[in-house]
Amino acid sequence: MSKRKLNRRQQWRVEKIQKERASRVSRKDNEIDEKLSAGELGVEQEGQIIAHYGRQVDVESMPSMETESRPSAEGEPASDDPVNSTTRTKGKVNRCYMRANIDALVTGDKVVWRSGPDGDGIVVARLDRKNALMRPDTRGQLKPVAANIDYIVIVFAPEPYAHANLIDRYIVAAENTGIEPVLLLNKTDLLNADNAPRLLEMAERYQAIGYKVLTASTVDDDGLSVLQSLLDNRVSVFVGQSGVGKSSLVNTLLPGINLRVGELSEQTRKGMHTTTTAMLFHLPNGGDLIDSPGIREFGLWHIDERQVAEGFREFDGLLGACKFRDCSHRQEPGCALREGLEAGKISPERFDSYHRIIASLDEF
Ligand SMILES: Nc1nc2c(ncn2[C@@H]2O[C@H](COP(=O)(O)OP(=O)(O)OP(=O)(O)O)[C@@H](O)[C@H]2O)c(=O)[nH]1
Ligand SMILES: [Mg+2]
Ligand SMILES: [Zn+2]
Repeated sequence: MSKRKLNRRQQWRVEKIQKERASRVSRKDNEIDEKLSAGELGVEQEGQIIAHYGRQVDVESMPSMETESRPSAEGEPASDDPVNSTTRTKGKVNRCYMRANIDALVTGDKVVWRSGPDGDGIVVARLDRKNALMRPDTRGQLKPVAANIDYIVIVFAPEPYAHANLIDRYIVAAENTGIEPVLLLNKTDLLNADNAPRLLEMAERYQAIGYKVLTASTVDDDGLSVLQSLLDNRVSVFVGQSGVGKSSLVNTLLPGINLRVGELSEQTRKGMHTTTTAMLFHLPNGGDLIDSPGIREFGLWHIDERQVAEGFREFDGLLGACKFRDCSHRQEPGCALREGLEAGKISPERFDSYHRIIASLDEF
């Protein structure tokens, strides 16, 4: 939690906002209860969260349970609103409320829900998750990014500038949830004599420690068929900095989907945070693809030093082998990790990245 102290006025405002929020939530729950007792809701059925908007979620019914389907959305304007991009869904989609007592739901979650009379409905319960990628929000509260995932595809590109430390943070989070990270160097059409040496070296570094590294370009079609076959029949989530081309990849891989794509800022060459919510799409050959909002930084305050170290797979077999049990892997004699570094088993970049993450753990 934040160490920052609020002054009395700020404290008062925070409490006021929280009270207002609580009363809105209970009003909504009352409405839901009224609908329930008036018998306006359909029977309980299973569904999947395919998008999330504040206190509402889009729930897709399991295809076998619904005969009614939406009309084709061909020719409709580009939009992030799933109502306008229905080609991605198999079942019917209802914009549902969640009861306040349900844990945070996230795209990819399987739920039990009841449909309402106006294309709405309520989520009654969340079914067990296989896994979830978690990340603290700006206030340090742990929030799921997506659930029930096979691959976390970490996208990076020649621009915006690729930060290896951010990639390592995603890898640590993925390793700690048991989800396989895959690296994807996108926008290969922008590789040139200036940026290629650094980026290809990065790619090789991850390959050398056993990660899958793919390349892609939506401009000149590089690598798309290899990417497609990786994604087939799996549930994957695209993550990474804003502007690396996650939504552009979804648009290219899934004809008929027309997600909003945003130019990089002219001045900073950074992404403009175009995508604001994680959305799930079905792949034509089976499997799902989740597009997620780009991020600036990835806090790892929710995990401890040991878990960070375990998130660096090249440290395997060396952890616990240091002379001192509480070795900080800095200057101590007999440090197995430093020996690994000197022997070339650990790259200096990854070792440095590890220390940067450890140093950041007590920033909150
Ligand atoms: N040259 C080149 N530009 C690309 C490629 N893919 C995407 N872009 C451009 O990169 C910019 C950002 O693309 P988006 O798809 O919006 O990126 P994003 O990762 O979804 O960004 P957020 O939603 O903000 O996280 C757009 O101007 C795209 O046209 C590519 O393969 N090559
Ligand atoms: Mg996007
Ligand atoms: Zn050590």
